[in-house]
Amino acid sequence: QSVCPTTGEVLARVNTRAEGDVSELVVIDLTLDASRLERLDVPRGESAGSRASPAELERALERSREAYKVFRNVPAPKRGEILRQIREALAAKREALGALISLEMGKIRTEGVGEVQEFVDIADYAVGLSRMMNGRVVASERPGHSILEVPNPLGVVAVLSAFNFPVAVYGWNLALSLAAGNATLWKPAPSTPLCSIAVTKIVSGVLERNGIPGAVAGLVTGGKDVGVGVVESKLVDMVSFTGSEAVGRQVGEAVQSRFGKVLLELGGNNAAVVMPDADLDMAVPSVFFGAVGTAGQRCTSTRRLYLHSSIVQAFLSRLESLYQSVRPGDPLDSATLLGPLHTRQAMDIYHNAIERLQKSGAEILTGGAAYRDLAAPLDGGNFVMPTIAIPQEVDVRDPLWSTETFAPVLCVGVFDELEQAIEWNNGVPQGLSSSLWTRDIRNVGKWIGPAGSDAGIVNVNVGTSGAEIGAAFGGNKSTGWGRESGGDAWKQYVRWSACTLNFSDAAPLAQGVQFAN
Ligand code: UN1
Repeated sequence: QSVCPTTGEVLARVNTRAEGDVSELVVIDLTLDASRLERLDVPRGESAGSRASPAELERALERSREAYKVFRNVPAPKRGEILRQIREALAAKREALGALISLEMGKIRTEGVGEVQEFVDIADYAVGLSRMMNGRVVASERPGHSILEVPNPLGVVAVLSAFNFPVAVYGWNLALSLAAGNATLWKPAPSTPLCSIAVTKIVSGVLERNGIPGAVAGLVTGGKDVGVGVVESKLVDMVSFTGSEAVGRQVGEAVQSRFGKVLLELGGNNAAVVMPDADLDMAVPSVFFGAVGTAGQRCTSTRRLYLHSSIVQAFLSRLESLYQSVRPGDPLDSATLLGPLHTRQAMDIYHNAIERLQKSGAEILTGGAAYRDLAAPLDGGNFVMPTIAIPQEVDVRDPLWSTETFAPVLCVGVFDELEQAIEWNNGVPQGLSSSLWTRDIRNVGKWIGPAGSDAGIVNVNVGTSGAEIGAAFGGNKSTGWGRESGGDAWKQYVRWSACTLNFSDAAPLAQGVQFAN
């Protein structure tokens, strides 16, 4: 079911808050009856947000497979044209869908709308890509021979997405996967069914208008059992999973044990490093956004802040006043910067982290508790104070530093040499995003070079979160090594065929091997 993180009310049963277009979108989706869903080719349970039964899941998987067999024969530029229409259909609903994300996930409206924009951007990218997914012609050592490397459609790609980006991360996968000629089956987070139904409805409308089976972009909602069913199914060629390291490990092992392909986008424990020459007018607000934006619930959120000893006081006093200016509010209200955490469980994670910090003797500079006595209807929401903590020492093997807390808790450490900060940056299991603040080109060289940050995202004078779609997105080490979105990420969504063609009248063996008397 879908619970509003801002008020605690159940959205899937009653929705008394949403207005205008949002309400229309929600109500339309909530009243979808079985026959309409049948037409949309969206297999699912009895009501919005209910889980798929094993039989429904099996049917959905079979339909995805059948849809793939149709779609793989559609020429790539034609698939691009369908993506262009999906892009247009999404853009037409940008505000409404953005508000729905805000309502159901809890992120502020501008970030909800930004998520739809991210989907639009990757769809644009994939339209171009559909004419550029080129293979290669490789020189053969044999006369009259030629070697082609051909990217063919892969099959069925299952997308298991997380609650924190209930739309954009699916968008990255859908766009590349459709351009590549695959069918996708989406298993969204159990707590954001409305977002996934709304998106699937928009996409399926386009598919229907183009005579393409809806199961090219199928949807199954549900919890762990549905996820396990998808992950273990031999009908799924690749599983693209976004979520925690613990679950990602299970997904990775399950998919590998049946020799499927897996793309993991797991935890981040991202550091910002601030040098003495940094421009604090830029660095302070950027760290503030990185740590407090989305209430600390991005995998790219800034969780560790390493400050050069010479700027600690100046930096922290400015950062602290930004933290103290923040007020919790309705994420749909455009003045709000801080929305709720997505679930009650997330509040427990926050409280546990604070308790651990306090026990270890860390100084809590600001925050450290849930908001109490908020006026109705926010009193039912999951609002916590963004927190800055200064642990007694930096020991990156200590869970204080080495675990990802999916909440707005920022730990601060002080260094004297950049090399020390890089060691701390790299010393944790995760390797998603990192950010250096400096105006000295020599620091930049160290940071982005072989002895620099070992994360997948290595920024300079740009915060850890808020990546554009153009570069490949993903992380190293326990973040899982997967790459999504731009760059060469599309190459994971195809099966590569190495084709040696013989145009000659002889059949010589490679390496000069003779096999005849
Ligand atoms: C995520 O948190 O899972 O770079 C994705 C960013 C966004 C995507 C985050 N473009 O912060």
